[in-house]
Amino acid sequence: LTRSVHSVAIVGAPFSRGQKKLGVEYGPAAIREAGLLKRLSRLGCHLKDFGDLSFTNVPQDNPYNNLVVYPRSVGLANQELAEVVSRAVSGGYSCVTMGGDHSLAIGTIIGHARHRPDLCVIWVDAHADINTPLTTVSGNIHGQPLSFLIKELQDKVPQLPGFSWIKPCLSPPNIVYIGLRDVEPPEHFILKNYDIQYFSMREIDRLGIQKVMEQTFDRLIGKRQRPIHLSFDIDAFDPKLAPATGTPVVGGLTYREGVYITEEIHNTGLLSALDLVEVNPHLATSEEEAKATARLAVDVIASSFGQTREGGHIVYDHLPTPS
Ligand code: EXY
Ligand code: MN
Ligand code: MN
Ligand code: MN
Repeated sequence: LTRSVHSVAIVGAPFSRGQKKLGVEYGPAAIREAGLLKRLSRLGCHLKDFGDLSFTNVPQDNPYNNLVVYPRSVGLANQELAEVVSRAVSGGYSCVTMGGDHSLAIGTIIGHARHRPDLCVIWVDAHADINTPLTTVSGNIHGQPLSFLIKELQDKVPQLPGFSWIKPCLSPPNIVYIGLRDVEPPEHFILKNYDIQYFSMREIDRLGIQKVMEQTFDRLIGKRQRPIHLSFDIDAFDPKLAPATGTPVVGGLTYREGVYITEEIHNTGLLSALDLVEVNPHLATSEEEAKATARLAVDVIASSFGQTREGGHIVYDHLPTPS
């Protein structure tokens, strides 16, 4: 009955320059409106709300190589975000960052790693987000964040303007992907060549989500306990469940698979930071679609901090007695 109380920092990162579609900067507001703070308080979490950050505007941000868009904006926003996340984590909080597009994981992971250099990453996504600035076709940095973070890859990654502050802090054995189903050839080459573990939707079909989670933890925390950074892209879910997102791909996670992932992560007791990204309310075709996607984001976060489908957490611990 006595389970530990979580101290949770909430950071809104209304950032959209890792891609070209408008609207993902309204993700944090939509997730707040869907009742995130109330849900976490009801679970017994102690909350510290850092509000929604406002990032420094960078004018004259020309593409790198005539292709990679907004490099200085992405670089500077992530530098600012890393500062906030590292402050939250040093203060003893588990840090929840609401996006915003997935390029913000550069800042959250570097900020987290400043205080917890031994962290590992669980990346839940339809996409691998590991193009380099030299392999990207779209030019969008939200398809590249992991390439800047992996030490072993740096001889293949040019330095973008605005990125000189970045220190890669991850190695392949400390990363596991779940949910992949749209991986470009250069990305597949990187996953294979650098021995990065992934459970694509095919592996989930083959093994079931329970074995996938077992093997994820065997790989990441089997030998020693370490803090978990969960980077959760809402497009990992099937577009029927999460339609309000910029790059939907058919054949995604069911609600039950998604929640099982976060329940199991909560049960490790090791969750130290969580990104919930790519909720774009403006891409919904109805108000209800936008709301459903934001509600799903709240469910992911709440189940990461102890909401269970069987009911209990810490709040109810005795029955009323007849007088
Ligand atoms: N692989 C594609 C690209 O590099 O542009 C698509 C990336 C989508 C990224 C989304 C957020 O996860
Ligand atoms: Mn992503
Ligand atoms: Mn994605
Ligand atoms: Mn708990």
